[in-house]
Amino acid sequence: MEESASRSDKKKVVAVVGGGLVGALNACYFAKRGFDVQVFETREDIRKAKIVKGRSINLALSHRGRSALKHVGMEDKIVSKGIPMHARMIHSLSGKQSPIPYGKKGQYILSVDRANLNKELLTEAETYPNTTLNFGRKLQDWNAETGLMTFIRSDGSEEEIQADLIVGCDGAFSAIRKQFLRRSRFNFSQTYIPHGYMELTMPPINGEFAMKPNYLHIWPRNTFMMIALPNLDKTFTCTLFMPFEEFEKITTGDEVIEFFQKYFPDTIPLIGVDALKRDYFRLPGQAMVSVKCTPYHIGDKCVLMGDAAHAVVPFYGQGMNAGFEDCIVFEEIMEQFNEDFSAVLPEYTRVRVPDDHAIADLAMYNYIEMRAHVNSRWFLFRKHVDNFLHAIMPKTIIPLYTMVTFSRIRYHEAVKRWHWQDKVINRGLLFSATGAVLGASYLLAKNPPDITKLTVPVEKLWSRLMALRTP
Ligand code: FAD
Ligand code: EGU
Repeated sequence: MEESASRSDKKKVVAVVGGGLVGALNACYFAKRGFDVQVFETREDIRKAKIVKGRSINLALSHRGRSALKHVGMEDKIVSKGIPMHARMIHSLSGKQSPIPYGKKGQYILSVDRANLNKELLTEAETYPNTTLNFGRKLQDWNAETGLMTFIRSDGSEEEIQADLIVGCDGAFSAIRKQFLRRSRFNFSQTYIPHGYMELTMPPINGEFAMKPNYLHIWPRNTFMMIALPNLDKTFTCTLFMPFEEFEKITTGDEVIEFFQKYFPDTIPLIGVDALKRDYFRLPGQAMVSVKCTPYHIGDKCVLMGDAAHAVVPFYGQGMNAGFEDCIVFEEIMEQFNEDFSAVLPEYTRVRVPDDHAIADLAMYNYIEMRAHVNSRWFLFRKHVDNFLHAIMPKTIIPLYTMVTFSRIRYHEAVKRWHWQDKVINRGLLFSATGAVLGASYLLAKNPPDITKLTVPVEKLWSRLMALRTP
């Protein structure tokens, strides 16, 4: 009793496990509320350590991520170091480049450096006197009954720590999540896709960007795809996506060039033959995983956020954005329920799970769609149809990527709206087609044509129709 009395006048301890993008941002959110925040991160301080080339070098930051940064006063700082991408640039096999704007002027996404973003967020978290960053602490295990955590320090020694709330932000292979897996009625699924990714650098040419900088460059080739985002040092980071079995087929430098000659010929002189041969073998293809689970909490003790709760495949550019939005949603519920963890945690699961599952599904759907039949012509066609429909019915038809990328419409609402729009479009097409048939019949009835003259054109028409059929 005494203990709980003395607790209530002291601020509660929140342990944030994982000092990656979401963990570092979350530390700011909890610190701003006045909690005693302890961050535990396996790696050494990335602001001091030598460059560790880990996962993707740059990321596309969009509205949801920006909104979350804004709440802790970090938006301007991050945006000023980002490179605006106002459009995609579609590269066809012949080397033709076609831009497709993301929206109206002022609607753009940003290419941001992952390492810089992480560093800035850690530094911001540290400006709160009630926050401590603990590096070189790898969570080993924790007890869901007591909330006691065991960490392994870099020197191999153990450290035990107790907190009032544990926030698991330790990424797609979350150690915090392991305790969830042992519990009844915890749903979990994890899917590796057959594709891997590899990052290649395109250096500047004569001190300038090798391609137009303010675009997200895309080479859509069905099974093979490449994406390039600009960096502040005037390089581009190209990310090559291809099935692991294809990675394995290429074993020599000459085969790399042969492969690029076939699918991405315009990039060879820009990356450079020698650099390409060298960088391709520097690291093997990296795996991509999709993780879904529910619930996100255990009692009033622990909650999962970011990739630990929902790793998504990168085919919507939303993984970090969704993780950052998790922080806003949690914050809003903390406000609503007066920081009462026993009410906040279940509500967070109730509200957030449908949206995170929706973006995980969308990203997977887009992966399958791109792989199945998206070449540069199809990509251009689809985006132009989207933009056209939006232009003629701006209130009724909003492209899905617009809702996902440039709004905070809940992900599951965006999906619902997308299905509804599809129905409207199909009805519209059916309506127009019916109208055309009726109109034509009326005209034919009024002016009956000479049948003898008609037979030949009808046959021709039929053969043309048959030629249109896809094999
Ligand atoms: P992480 O960034 O994985 O951070 C987890 C942290 O926890 C790490 O620092 C790790 O060291 C630490 N940790 C792990 N285990 C422990 C432990 N046991 N104890 C203590 N600490 C631990 N998202 C976008 O929004 N836009 C994009 O354009 C985009 N592009 C992507 C491209 C690729 C190729 C990939 C793979 C992903 C991309 N993403 C993108 C997704 C984005 O990278 C992730 O969603 C984001 O990094 C998730 O952040 P996080 O903090 O939850 O996890
Ligand atoms: C993949 C890897 C174009 C960064 C999805 C678009 C991505 C990013 C798209 C990566 C695509 C694909 C969208 C954005 C973005 C497009 C989007 C994908 C950033 C539907 C660093 N995707 N990505 N969609 O619309 O909404 O331009 O590694 F090729 S940003 Cl796969 Cl908006």
